[in-house]
Amino acid sequence: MNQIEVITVFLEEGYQISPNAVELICCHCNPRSLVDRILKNMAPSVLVVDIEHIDEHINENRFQEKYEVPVKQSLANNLPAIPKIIAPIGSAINPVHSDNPVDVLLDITDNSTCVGEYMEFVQFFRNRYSRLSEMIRGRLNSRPIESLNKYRNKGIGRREGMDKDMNEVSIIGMVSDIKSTSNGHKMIELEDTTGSISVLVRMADKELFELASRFILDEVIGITGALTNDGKLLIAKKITIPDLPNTLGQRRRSYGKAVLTSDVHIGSSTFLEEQWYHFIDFLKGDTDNEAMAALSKEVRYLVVAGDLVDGVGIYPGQEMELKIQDVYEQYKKAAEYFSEIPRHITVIISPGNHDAVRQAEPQPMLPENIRADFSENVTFVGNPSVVDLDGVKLMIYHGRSIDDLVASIPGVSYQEPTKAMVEMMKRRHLSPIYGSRVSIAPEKQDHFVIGQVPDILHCGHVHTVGVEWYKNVLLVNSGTWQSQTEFQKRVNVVPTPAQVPIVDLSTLKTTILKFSE
Ligand code: D5M
Ligand code: FE
Ligand code: ZN
Repeated sequence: MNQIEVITVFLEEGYQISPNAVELICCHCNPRSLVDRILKNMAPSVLVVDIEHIDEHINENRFQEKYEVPVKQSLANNLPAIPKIIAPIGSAINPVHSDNPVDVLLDITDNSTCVGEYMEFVQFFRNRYSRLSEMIRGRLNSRPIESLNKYRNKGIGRREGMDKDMNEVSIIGMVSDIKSTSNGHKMIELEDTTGSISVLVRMADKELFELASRFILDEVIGITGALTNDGKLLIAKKITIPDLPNTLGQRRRSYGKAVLTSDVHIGSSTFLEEQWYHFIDFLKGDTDNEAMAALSKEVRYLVVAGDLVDGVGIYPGQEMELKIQDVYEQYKKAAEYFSEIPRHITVIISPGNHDAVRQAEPQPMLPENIRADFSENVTFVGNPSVVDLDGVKLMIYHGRSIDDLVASIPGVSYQEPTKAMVEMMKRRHLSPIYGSRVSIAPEKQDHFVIGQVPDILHCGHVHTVGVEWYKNVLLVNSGTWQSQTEFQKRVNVVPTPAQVPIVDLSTLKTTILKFSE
């Protein structure tokens, strides 16, 4: 049902309806039956149908209006104001060298609609579910969870309508709960837009159990399994994840090099200025080393994946570790450093959790008053974003979710940051766990879904360098320019600073340049 149809049905029954209520109905999984339920129960005294009249007729499920989780609620209440749209996307305000085109394919900047309303969470999760489940659907003949109801309360002999072998059903759902049973099995709660079901992964099924031990909340998975006699539990026999395809078509390649970096933390007293200057010298071709000079000439792009400056008030006691106390002065200093980079190199800057944009992700590009200080070879984009660098698709994400992935998935650590990035690729999502350390603004589209597969995924945040291939995608974590802070000492973060991955845009072969004092 579209909005006009909903309005018409209510008018025909003698009711007006508020725009919010119309929108809520339209994003329900079955608007027609919802409208029927509402009309059947509507008090004749009501003139204008509003959200409160609809609420009680919606099933409890995260895809629907009644979905209530305290963390998400508090996020809704605390969402900072969305910065006003100032100008169109990066390349338009910062015209780049025509030899080094930058095509911004995905960026929240200018597209944020979220104000943290209830309805937006519904829409956000629906968008995530529909896009991720679509990736699995091609490989799995799945059915809606609600359709399993007809087997509930029926004996084993009444399985008509089950798949060929009379035992297996497949579903695709979002993980809403993970528990271990008293016998050590995994009990997973899965939701789709129609309902929810418990899935049991038995310890004896070793491979499955290993996979299930790495499940995280809010990821979307497919399960093929057997329903128990009462139809209430699905015993898993096969797990299907979104994952990357094993082969990708011929990819366009470019020429020259892209230098990837992040977490510069300008303004921090632990910012390694001397090493940074050696890096700038390298970009300028200002070196006695012939090989380095030749390499420098090939550089076409420099990409910064967030935390350009250290910011202020990011963690308790940060002021003790700041060399520049004013965040605008930090950006002025940054602009000064970047102005030394030769203009033929196109610079792309996306923000991180230390930068002066809203903390809720996706983050828009840095604001105009900050951008204004940078020269015309600098393009600003949001976090995350996807840019096409003359034929090479680069997905940029600061990588805050790596904190969540390290905390939740066995074997994923800060020392090998690309392992966390592999987990993102398998789930086709940059920040799968909702409501943990990453505040996610519920935009209309889930900007963290890895839809089109990029050539390169570039993250930062964890301050350790890593390069790894996963299937056909190059994963790079580009380290930092900050030595270990007092805060990081306390939380045992051991950085690998002043190391810079440089990617050949024709082969995607990557070398790590190390800059010392
Ligand atoms: O993050 C730099 C590194 O420090 C990154 O590995 C995460 C880690 N970090 C940051 N905040 C915390 C907290 N609160 N607990 C544990 N570890 C943390 P950056 O974003 O540059 O500060
Ligand atoms: Fe950082
Ligand atoms: Zn960070």
